[in-house]
Amino acid sequence: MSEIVEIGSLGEHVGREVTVLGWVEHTRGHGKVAFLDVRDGTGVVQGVVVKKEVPEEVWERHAALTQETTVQVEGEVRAEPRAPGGYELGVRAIRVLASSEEYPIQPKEHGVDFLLDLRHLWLRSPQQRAGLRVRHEVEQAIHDFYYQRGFVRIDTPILTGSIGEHAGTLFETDYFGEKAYLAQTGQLYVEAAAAAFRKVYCFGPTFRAEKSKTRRHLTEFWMVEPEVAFADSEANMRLQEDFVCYLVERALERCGEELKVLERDTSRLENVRPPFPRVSYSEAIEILRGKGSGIEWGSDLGAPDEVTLVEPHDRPLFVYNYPKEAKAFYMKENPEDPRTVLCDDLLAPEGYGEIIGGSQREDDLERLRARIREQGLPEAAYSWYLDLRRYGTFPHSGFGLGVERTVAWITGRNHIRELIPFPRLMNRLNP
Ligand code: NSS
Repeated sequence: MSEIVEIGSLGEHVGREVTVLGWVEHTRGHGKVAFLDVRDGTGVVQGVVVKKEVPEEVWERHAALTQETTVQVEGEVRAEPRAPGGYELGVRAIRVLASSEEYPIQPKEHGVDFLLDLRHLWLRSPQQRAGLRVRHEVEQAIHDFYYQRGFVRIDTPILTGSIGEHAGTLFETDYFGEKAYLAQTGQLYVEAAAAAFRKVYCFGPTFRAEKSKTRRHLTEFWMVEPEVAFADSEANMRLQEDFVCYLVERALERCGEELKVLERDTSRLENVRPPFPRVSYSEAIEILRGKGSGIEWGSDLGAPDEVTLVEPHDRPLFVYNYPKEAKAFYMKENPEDPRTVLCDDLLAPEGYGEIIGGSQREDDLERLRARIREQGLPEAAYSWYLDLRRYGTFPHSGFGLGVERTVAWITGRNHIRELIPFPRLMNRLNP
């Protein structure tokens, strides 16, 4: 048998006999020549079988191949600019390693529920592979961005006794007779770590029992949360801007093929450069009312409001300094308008909505304690968090960027459930 090589590296083997291992995506043939597309995860190659050049049994074996059969294919690598990937294989031998009968996903349109039930197989489809590769690149870019800037990665607990965001959306579990929650955020813990390392971030899964079936909500999603000591809300927004530009740039630079498969209009992403436009919450309310909305000052912005606000812009938009009541307990009161807090949401263009929520943190012990009480949170569980304000309190800010929402925007996909390998939704725990 000739050398086993990955399809992604066929370019290094032109003119030589090689063996590839993979799955049959598709076969076709006419009389004298037949084709098979083989996928091995590093690429797809077209095998060409010429009837009069191969033994009869190879020809017959090809004719019997079904979608997703595992095969070993031997042949000569040829440069073929018209073939996907740029190379083809002049097939000499085919060996069936494992059969695949009546593969349920056909190259036609299927309903999304059907596909989600078969998520373990749907992952193999070209658009799903492309989307998840972009996710992979974005995740790597996240780590590179913070590593290059000297941030220390802090892994925060998933089982926790403190409510991070909203009491209403907790997954609760029994922890040896005590109540534990699945983390909604790692924020409270990176705040502690910021006093140890100054610039830190966490990256991991977070959980919210949100009873919403929108295209932007998962019950388990991944979030990156940087936290910086001695940074105010302004510095926080500048970091977000640089960060988001870096992620988009990396995807454009390294995922051209994938974005093409997804038919993404990349010219929309090329505009994503600093500075991003900024409007205060109060200005946003004026804008919305000016466009006929009945929204009152004090209520949170809904998804349609976000779309209206970002519509005139070709890049993400910051909305900053929301009313206290609309936001979480830990946000710092705005000294210039105590009805509001020093925070921001970053809204992606093209209707993708909020991808980041961030804020300067309340660093005053008494004010923070009052906020915890006002929101009816169990004060005892926050005693350690209040310690951060007792022992050398410091101004600090941070934010959380949702990985799936960001990747949905970058790839131009409609629903964020396609951008996580195994989505958890209100009505979906399997596969
Ligand atoms: O609730 S956030 O707005 N903010 C936090 O969790 C802070 N603790 C972050 C911080 O300051 N360290 O969520 C942040 C982002 C939000 O903008 C979305 O992009 C994403 O997390 N997010 C979600 N993605 C998918 N599904 C759901 N349910 C979801 N909720 C938030």
